[in-house]
Amino acid sequence: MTAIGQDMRSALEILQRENRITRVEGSVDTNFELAAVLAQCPGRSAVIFENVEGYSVPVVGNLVDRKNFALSCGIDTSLEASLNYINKGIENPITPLVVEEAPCREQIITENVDVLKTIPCTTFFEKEAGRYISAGIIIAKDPETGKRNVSMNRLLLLGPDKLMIGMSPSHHLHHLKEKAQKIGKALEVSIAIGNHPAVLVAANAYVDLGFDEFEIAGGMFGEPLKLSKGVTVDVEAPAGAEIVIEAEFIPDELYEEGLVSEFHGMYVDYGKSPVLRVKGITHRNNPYYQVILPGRYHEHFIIGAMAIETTALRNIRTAVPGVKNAYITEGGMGRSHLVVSLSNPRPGEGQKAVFAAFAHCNLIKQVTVVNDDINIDDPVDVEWAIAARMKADQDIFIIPRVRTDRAEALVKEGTVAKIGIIALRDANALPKAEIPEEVMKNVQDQWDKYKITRLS
Ligand SMILES: Cc1cc2nc3c(=O)[nH]c(=O)nc-3n(C[C@H](O)[C@H](O)[C@H](O)COP(=O)(O)O)c2cc1C
Ligand SMILES: [Mn+2]
Repeated sequence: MTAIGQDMRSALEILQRENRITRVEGSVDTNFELAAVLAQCPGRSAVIFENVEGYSVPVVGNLVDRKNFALSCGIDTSLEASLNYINKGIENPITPLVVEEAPCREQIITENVDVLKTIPCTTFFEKEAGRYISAGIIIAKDPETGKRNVSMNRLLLLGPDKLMIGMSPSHHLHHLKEKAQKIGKALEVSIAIGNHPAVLVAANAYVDLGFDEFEIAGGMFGEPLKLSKGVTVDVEAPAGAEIVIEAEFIPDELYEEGLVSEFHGMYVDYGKSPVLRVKGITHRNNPYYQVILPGRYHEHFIIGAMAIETTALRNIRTAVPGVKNAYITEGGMGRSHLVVSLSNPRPGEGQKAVFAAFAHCNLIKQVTVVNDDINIDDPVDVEWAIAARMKADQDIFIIPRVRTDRAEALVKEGTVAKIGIIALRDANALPKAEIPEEVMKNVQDQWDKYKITRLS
């Protein structure tokens, strides 16, 4: 593995070398236009907007897709490599290191704070309430134990120093906020924008309350994540973050958000959400601002998907030791549909894998189980397994009224029907027709010999 950095700039340097950056030199404004360009940029390269009207701050979009993640983490681009890498972070967490020298503190603003003056907050979807910050990670500390928590939450700009924060009642940040309120404290947060892809995925890991997600990022990097102390709050942020907003919850203040997009690509109305008062902003010299296109766009899907499939795989493994890989599909909104492969499954293990996945994560509502000869990140291969091996009268089961996430598109009283699809080869399956394996391999090994020039 090659040495990699911990910040977004080092990821961008690698992506630049690998020709995975699209540059937008023409001017764009923050009022839907930037979002519309980002949505229509072809391919999955990261995009840098160099000329954002009214700002000298360049904006980075589409930082994370699966290939960009692998390249910026110095791992190969297979599904297995990313599962192993993220799993290593969870299995071997490393305590972060607070350092004095922090690029994120090169500029410090604590007087006359005005978020929009420093940060080109953008509007995304037509019926949403206003400008959102969509790529911030929220760092908070348990007011009793001091244990850190990291998550991603969208922030709606309400005023020069006021932000509404969207947070599910089932997430840890909500618990910490409630805990603080009960003991009469206002929970402080640091909001770090412009982070390394590994840090973004770690922030989305489904782990227990009290498990500091920064330790997972350290575990992935194989070295402690460097943090910098807060200036106006007692909460650290990644030392290499581009921009850090420091804030605290305003007790009892709630804001009626109206319609907001979810990962399923539709609007939802979550009602009232908490409000933060901004106390300070710090940033690097010449900072980049990062945007994640929310709703039904691939970066929003993939950051969550990579985190959820890794922890789902861990959970399934406790029930079915022969599980090989797990993959959350994009067609399944990066949250809802999981494909799992099993090595030498015994009768009924497919069903157990499905139950374990549902038990692990409320968001998962369809699990397809295949053999380990299937590339589960290839939708055509998975559909082939369904066509070739799933007996519709025996291999589909539906579990009605299972507890689900508030973000589920079909949610009704907190529940939804879930489906398991077992597409496993049985003893009577026809043999697979294959070109002799050793010939396939020999050909691969001597590819140049064939002087193949037109591959299209
Ligand atoms: C781009 C992106 C935006 C997200 N926005 C929100 C949000 O606004 N509210 C929310 O509750 N979860 C949001 N999430 C999901 C949470 O960050 C995620 O579930 C996280 O693991 C919760 O962590 P916690 O339980 O430690 O608080 C978002 C995820 C991504 C990838
Ligand atoms: Mn957490």
